[in-house]
Amino acid sequence: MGHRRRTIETLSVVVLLSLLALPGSVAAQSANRELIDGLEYQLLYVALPLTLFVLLILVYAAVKFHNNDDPQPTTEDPALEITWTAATAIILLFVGLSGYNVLINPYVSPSQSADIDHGQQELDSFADLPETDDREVHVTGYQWEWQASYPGANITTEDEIVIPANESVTIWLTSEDVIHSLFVPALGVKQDAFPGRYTRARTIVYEPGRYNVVCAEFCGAGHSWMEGEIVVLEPDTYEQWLSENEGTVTETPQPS
Ligand SMILES: [Cu+2]
Repeated sequence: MGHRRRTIETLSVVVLLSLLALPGSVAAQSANRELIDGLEYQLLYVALPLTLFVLLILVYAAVKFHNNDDPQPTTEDPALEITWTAATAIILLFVGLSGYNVLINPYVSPSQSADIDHGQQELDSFADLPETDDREVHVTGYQWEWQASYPGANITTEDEIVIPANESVTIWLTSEDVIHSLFVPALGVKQDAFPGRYTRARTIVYEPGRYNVVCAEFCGAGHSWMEGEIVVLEPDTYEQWLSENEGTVTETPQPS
């Protein structure tokens, strides 16, 4: 009896911990993050009941048959086998389609958007890049900083990338030396930056604020402190900042 009680207690703890891991109601900060979070929750809600179902069968079998002195070999059951094969196939198809659906989104994989054929461009400078309908920022990674410039405005910022909220933004990326990777965890943005190439990251950020940027590609001794921030401003504030700050700028305004 003690064993059975312990088993049930263990199971209850597992169930409780699973429930605690369920997402809270924190709104996503960007279009990318919304898609990625949505996918995770979608998969979680399918995986959780399945996990509980399997656990319950396991516990049931262990409790019910642990003292069976006369175990019988399993008999063939084609109907059951076809059922579990088909059920597994349907689940895998669901996982695959859900993931594909997020992957082909033009914010998650901007290289597949209609206006640009290839995400990686072999060009001489930012000026040769194809035009997009987005707000654009040009970002160059080098050992070990991020430098941003703003087309049409003679502004350069170091380790701060300033963009407007609630607008489609394209961040064009390149590198001056080795491969770096712009990673903004809170916004679900991550894109490699290659020397001699131009790659594109896209997002819409919903909330003005400061979001941490790190380099996600080991790039030498200073890699671990190759940090920066995406500064997201209200569109009006952004416009004002662009027009009032011709010339090289290192100070960026505080997001409201
Ligand atoms: Cu780096």
